[in-house]
Amino acid sequence: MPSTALRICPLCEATCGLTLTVEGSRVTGARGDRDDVFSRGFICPKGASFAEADADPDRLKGPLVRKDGVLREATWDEAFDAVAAGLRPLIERYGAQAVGVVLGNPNVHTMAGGLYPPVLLGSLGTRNVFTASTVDQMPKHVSSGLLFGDAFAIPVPDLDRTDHLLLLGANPLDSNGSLCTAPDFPGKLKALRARGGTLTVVDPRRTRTAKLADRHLAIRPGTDALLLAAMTHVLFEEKLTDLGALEEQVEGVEDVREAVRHFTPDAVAAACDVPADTIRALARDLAAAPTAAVYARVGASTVAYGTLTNWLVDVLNVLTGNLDRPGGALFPLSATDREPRPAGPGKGFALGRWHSRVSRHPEAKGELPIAALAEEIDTPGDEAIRAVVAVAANPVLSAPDGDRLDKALASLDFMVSVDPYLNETSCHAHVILPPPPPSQSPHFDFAFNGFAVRNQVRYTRAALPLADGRMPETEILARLVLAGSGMHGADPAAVDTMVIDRTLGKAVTEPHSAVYGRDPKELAALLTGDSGPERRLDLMLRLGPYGDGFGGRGDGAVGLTLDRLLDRPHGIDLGPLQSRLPQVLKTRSGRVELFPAPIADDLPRLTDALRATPDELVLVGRRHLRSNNSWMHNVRTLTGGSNRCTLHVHPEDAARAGLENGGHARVQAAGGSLVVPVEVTDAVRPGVVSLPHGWGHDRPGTRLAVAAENPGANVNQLLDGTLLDPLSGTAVLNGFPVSLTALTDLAPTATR
Ligand SMILES: Nc1nc2c(c(=O)[nH]1)N[C@H]1C(S)=C(S)[C@@H](COP(=O)(O)OP(=O)(O)OC[C@H]3O[C@@H](n4cnc5c(=O)[nH]c(N)nc54)[C@H](O)[C@@H]3O)O[C@H]1N2
Ligand SMILES: Nc1nc2c(c(=O)[nH]1)N[C@H]1C(S)=C(S)[C@@H](COP(=O)(O)OP(=O)(O)OC[C@H]3O[C@@H](n4cnc5c(=O)[nH]c(N)nc54)[C@H](O)[C@@H]3O)O[C@H]1N2
Ligand code: SF4
Ligand SMILES: [Mo]
Repeated sequence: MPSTALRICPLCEATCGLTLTVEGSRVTGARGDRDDVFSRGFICPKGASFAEADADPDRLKGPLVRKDGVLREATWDEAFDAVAAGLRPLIERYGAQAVGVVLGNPNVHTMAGGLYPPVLLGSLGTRNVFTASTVDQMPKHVSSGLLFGDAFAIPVPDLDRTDHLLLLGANPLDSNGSLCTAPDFPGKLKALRARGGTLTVVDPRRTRTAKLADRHLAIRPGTDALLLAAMTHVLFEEKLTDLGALEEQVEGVEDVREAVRHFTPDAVAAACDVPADTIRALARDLAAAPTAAVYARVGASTVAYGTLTNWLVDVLNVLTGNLDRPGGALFPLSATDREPRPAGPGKGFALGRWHSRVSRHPEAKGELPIAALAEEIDTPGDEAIRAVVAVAANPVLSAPDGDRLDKALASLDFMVSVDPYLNETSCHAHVILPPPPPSQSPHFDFAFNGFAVRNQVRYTRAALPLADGRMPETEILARLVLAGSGMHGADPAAVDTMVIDRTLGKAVTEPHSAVYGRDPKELAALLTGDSGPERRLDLMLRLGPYGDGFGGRGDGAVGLTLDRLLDRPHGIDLGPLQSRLPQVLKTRSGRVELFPAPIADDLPRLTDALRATPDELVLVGRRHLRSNNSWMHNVRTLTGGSNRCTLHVHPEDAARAGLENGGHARVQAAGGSLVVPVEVTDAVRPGVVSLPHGWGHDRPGTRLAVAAENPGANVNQLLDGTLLDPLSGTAVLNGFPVSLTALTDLAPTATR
């Protein structure tokens, strides 16, 4: 008889609760958990394919260690011996900077990725830290850091209550949302319209989200900052600003008024290719709506003015009084947030505390641009990166110029990958440490609860026991910490004990803490949980804003502990988002700093954009519903159909280049050229072509049988890694110039 088990879906940011069907030692099906307090039964095609993704035969079953140049199966002990032997001598000889750490996206989708990377970075002590954030949301972190003093203070649109949503560069109908965790995002947008609200979508493509909207503006890529600056101008010009309850909490409003004075709708209209009257209407509608939220994501972040765009998003939210009010853009309060401290001035947020070695890129949030990883390896020098620790990262496909990175990784003295697959990046590792499939891992959303449109908390233990020869990813990462820090062979539980002791030791000295003055040893003994990671979760929940404070904060509050959460397998609803200012602010002034100096210094670049001649043809990305970055093309049920690596070309551009539907084009750009099949469609605006990312599974040495059948082409090979948003170090992945040539000697793809 099949049984069922609950499991939060790790396949996108929506965090839907799934009910898995379990037969013997396998998951054989997945449906939406109707009792989940947050997702209420919603599921998408990816979640429905959980079983196939989980059982992919190409998932590595045990560690691989390179011997005589070849990756061979090995025991866990041999693998960690090899890690210690590979890393320690390099660190001892060349110093901490010799190690580069690369953290990929799935770290925010695993419990291990939430708990151990900070410990790993602390113990390695390297400043060569690269993550997927610099091909994604770093502009938002930087903007929030500057505005609110905390890079993680990210307001999310109050989807369930807003009257007006202005959405730029996001396609939640296919992506299911990002930095806005909302199971059934499509349903929430439909509900917004059904209750009389309005949805405006700004996107150079007519996406499924755009089709749902009241208004779709097919903006010229890369010009959102100009559009938003002009909207800000209109708000001031027409006296439409109304900060409401924010009035006393914001400084710099007059500076912003001055700064956007020359960004009139007429001045930006040509660059954006949006009529000036439309821009005025957008500003007036935003101001007139009872509540409204401006929200921008990937297509408005991975662009040349990414940080300015993200800053202007919240400038508009502030100036219309929508920041921090129900129906506007609110700061979530997650159950594992740090213990609330009294409001007041904080340390603020600094950029550029150090710089990358080769191109002198400033750090942001302790990270260097992942686009600079290859040059940090292949440019000789005393502080060159000689070893890489990669956790859940596939930068050979996800970052600019994969060919250069491919060669750079191949030249390393040592590399270790924590990855379930032998893929385009991990194939360069000397040791691959594969985590168990998701069915054998517990799940807690440390990251996404902090971006959720409703406060709630859920935890699912592993649906299946660990298979023979498997090691939990938490233990893999704990052992990696030990192997890198000269403690190879120590009990991995020591890592958790150390974090717990350190956290409690600090909390008891803080007057605002519920455990102020208590004995850390006594508190540690109270923690429950089956494992180190569970005890750490218990600690975070109990010290967190809904926690029992170890008895110090019981009255009226939820009194959360791990035990109480385990009693509620479908989760605990913690209510709609609430106003949280000024408590979230950590700026030096203790207020929202609306016109921070680094933004002021970057604005002249945007002024220059007013005068620039637009490129004739630029490329933007797109996501497919049944895909996930680079790593889900090996699941047969999700490939094929619309999920193909084709170039979308507008009919006018196709005619000009002599391209036919189903034919092939050579796309050329600064970093290289690709041959791709063409789909002629007016879903892209003229002057824009679109190619999805995460493809290019035709490199030798990988083990991805299904993906290799339809490898697609790596769009990031078109980039040379030099185009960045300067404030955040984020690569420009959208809106870069390309040229097209028709290839007539290739067979049409429709017949392949
Ligand atoms: N041109 C272009 N490029 C882009 C983007 C774009 O829009 N356009 N998007 C960017 C964005 S938003 C992102 S987030 C990045 C993503 O970039 P990456 O994080 O580099 O890539 P992913 O494909 O998400 O997966 C990384 C690796 O995680 C592994 N993995 C999967 N599950 C697990 C797990 O449970 N544990 C571990 N340890 N590993 C696991 C996969 O096998 C894969 O090797 O790509 C970026 N690249
Ligand atoms: N199915 C699926 N879901 C995913 C992923 C996936 O790969 N597949 N990846 C996950 C990850 S890591 C992330 S970060 C999220 C991202 O989720 P989203 O932020 O929703 O990202 P996209 O779906 O890439 O949508 C970006 C949109 O921006 C548009 N765009 C491009 N350039 C510009 C521009 O200059 N201005 C404007 N206004 N628009 C522009 C593109 O046409 C595209 O429609 O999705 C997550 N969910
Ligand atoms: S929307 Fe995201 S979290 Fe929900 S089932 Fe689909 S992939 Fe999983
Ligand atoms: Mo992402």
